[in-house]
Amino acid sequence: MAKDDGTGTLTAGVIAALRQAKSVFVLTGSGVSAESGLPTFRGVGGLWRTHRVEELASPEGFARDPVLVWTWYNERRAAHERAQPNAGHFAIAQLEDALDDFTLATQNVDSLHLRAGSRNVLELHGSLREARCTNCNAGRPFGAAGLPLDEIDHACGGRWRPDIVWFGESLPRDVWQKAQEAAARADVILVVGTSAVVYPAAALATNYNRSAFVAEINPEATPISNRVACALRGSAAEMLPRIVAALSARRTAPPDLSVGPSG
Ligand code: BJW
Repeated sequence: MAKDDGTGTLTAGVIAALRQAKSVFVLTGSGVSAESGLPTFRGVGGLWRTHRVEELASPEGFARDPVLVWTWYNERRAAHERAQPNAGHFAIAQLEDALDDFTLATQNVDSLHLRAGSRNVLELHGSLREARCTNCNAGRPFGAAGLPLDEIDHACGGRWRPDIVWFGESLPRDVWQKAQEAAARADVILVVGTSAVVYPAAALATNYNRSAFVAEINPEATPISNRVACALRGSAAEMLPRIVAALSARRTAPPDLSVGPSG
């Protein structure tokens, strides 16, 4: 693995690989939304530094205190609404527009990829747009204000919970299946803004495809950094637009009509 500050030959390597690629798979984590003002989970200022995971993001914590859990998720939903997609989200959407076979798998529940225009999005850990009943599995969308705290109980005897994946819970089966297939057939895999410590999502980066060109975009090293073809050390909103601009500059360049030496 080699490292790059984003200005050197490795960025060119990613661009070259993308130019050749017939199928591209992108895996994102909370770092891609950092420049939209949303906190990551494990970094400085991250959600898990100030909140107890087991109280807020576990089925047990929810069973113990659903009002506390919903209060936290309603605050986060409101923050998602205030946030705007950043240049990294938009660059990923542009990349999709330029390719026939493109899949984005995100661990994020903030909907910013969809708001940036990404279409083929697999939300591995669910989304904060919908609630699901713990008993009958019914679904119920909720808006910017979140779920009203006096409506947590469902008529069937269950409770509305956020439709997201907590620790120890399985990922949505169809979403996970599609993500594995897309990772397996990709020529290029971009891993953006994730610490790559949460499984099974992290496995998509390196475990389902041994021949893809895998590039990581992250200001920090992660446990997969030594297993990727190149690790671009920079932020998503900085690096991704640069890569996409280089790709589209080549595509839209006028044809070279100059006459060669032999006429
Ligand atoms: C930037 C940046 C910028 C900053 N630009 N980058 C195999 C081995 C070991 C453990 C397990 C295993 N398989 C399963 C497990 C257990 C567990 C797990 O992985 N534990 C590990 C932590 C040890 N996994 C599960 O429980 C999963 N379920 C499962 O496996 O089901 C099957 C099963 C069932 C029963 C028994 C056993 C198995 C479910 C995982 C669900 C994760 N849920 C959360 C919360 C979601 C709800 C919510 O949002 O509240 O998902 S946890 C949290 O972590 C959230 C995230 O999606 C996820 C990943 O975090 P992410 O996005 O990577 O964030 P950070 O903060 O970690 O990293 C941010 C990165 O961005 C950093 O690297 C920065 O440097 C970078 N960055 N600024 C680019 N500007």
